[in-house]
This record gives sequence, C-alpha cells and structure tokens, in this order.
Amino acid sequence: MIDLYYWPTPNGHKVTIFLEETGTPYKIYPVNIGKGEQFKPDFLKISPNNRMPALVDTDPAEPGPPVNVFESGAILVYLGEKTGKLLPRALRPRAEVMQWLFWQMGGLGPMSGQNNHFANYAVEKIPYAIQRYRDETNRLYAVMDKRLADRDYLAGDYSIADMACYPWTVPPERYGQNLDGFPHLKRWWETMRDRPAVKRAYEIGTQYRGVPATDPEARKILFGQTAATVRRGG
Ligand SMILES: N[C@@H](CCC(=O)N[C@@H](CS)C(=O)NCC(=O)O)C(=O)O
Repeated sequence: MIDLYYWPTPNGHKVTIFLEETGTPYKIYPVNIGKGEQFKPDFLKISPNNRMPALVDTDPAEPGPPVNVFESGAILVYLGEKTGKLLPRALRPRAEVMQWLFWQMGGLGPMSGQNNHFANYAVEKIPYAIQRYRDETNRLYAVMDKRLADRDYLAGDYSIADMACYPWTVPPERYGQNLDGFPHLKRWWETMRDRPAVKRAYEIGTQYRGVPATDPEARKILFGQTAATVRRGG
C-alpha cells in the first residue's frame, strides 16, 4: 500500500495520475498547505522540505522498514521502478524518459510556478518578473511543441515524463499561454486531458479544495518562508 501525502496542486496531481493509471492501491493523507499542515512534525519526518507530495511505501520491494520518498520526480521514478510501469528499464528509452522528467523538474515546473506566483498571487505586480516568467514558459511550450511534432508523447511512449509535465500546463491560460499557437502540444494536451485516469486524478482532487493561495491567512503561511521558518518548523 502507498500512503500518499497530497494536496490538489500540479505536483500533487502528478502522483495521483500515476497511481490511477497503474491501478496501484493507495490511501490519501491530505496535507492542507494553506493551513500549514506541511509543517506538522510527523510530515516533516517524511518530507524535510515542508512540501508535498510525499509517500510512504508500507510494502517495499525489499525487506526492511517502510520507505519514505519526497520530491515528485523521485516519487515518479520510485513508483515506476516499483510497478515496472511507465518507466522503461531498457537503456535508451529510459534515458529519453529521464531527460524529459528532469526537464520538467528543473524547467517547466519551477518557471511555471514563478510565472503563476508573479502574475496571479503577488500583491505587487512587477511587470519585469511577470514578463520574464511568461516568456520562459512560452519558450518551454515551443520546446514541447517541437518535440511532439513527430511522436505521440514526450519520450515516445506514454511515461512518467508526460505525467510530470501535464499538470503544469493546466490550464494554459493560468500561465498566460494559448495552445492555438502550439498545434502538437495542443494535440498532446487534449490527449492527456481525455485519458480516463487523468480525469479520475483531477476528480479526486476536487474533494480536497481548501482556501485559495490568495487568502490572507494562507499567504502568510505559503509566502515569505525563510531559514527561520525551517528552523522553527513552520
Ligand atoms: N520540487 C517539489 C516541489 C513541491 C512543492 O512545491 N509543493 C508545494 C505545492 S505544489 C507545497 O507543498 N507547498 C507548501 C509550502 O510552500 O509551504 C516537488 O516536485 O515535489
């Protein structure tokens, strides 16, 4: 059984998409990040970065205690290896998946996150910051569009790379983008959206809606974290 520490954000959706696609049994432990539950001591033992998603595998493939994993990319790799699904074992296709997974973790995710922050959450609207991250997201969409011109999915076959990228494009308008300018990306995006497991993953997320990140109390918790926040545990 997988115990999934989760909240319905793009990084959270990555993992429920995987679990739904593969039929892996899991139980959700909600981490309401707008209320500060990411700072609960028991959660920090699993995820020392005070971020969700994280998981505990209570039935690991090797003997020994349960395995804790934080960071959505590491989680997708762990689950891919555990189930033998959506992460090929063969060297060449595996290298393709890993590149696009890390491209998401180091590029599309963080850049889209800053894009969303400055455009939609920051009280002070800083045109330079908004433009910088919108432009970079725009560039990254073109990279995906080119990549998808001659293959169905980012690494060829459907994989954890697609599950990592898709939630960070939902919806494109949130990130100031219009898919009409990216025909191959648009085809991929619609294919992802229409996959029954992806639909189920987003449907599951609707049960856990909390206050938006624009709520004054949530803002105090989510924004302005420093080393002092980590040292005192929230
Ligand atoms: N690199 C991490 C990022 C995770 C992350 O940023 N999670 C956010 C929600 S999407 C979170 O838990 N935020 C809580 C906070 O900011 O305190 C991953 O991919 O898992």
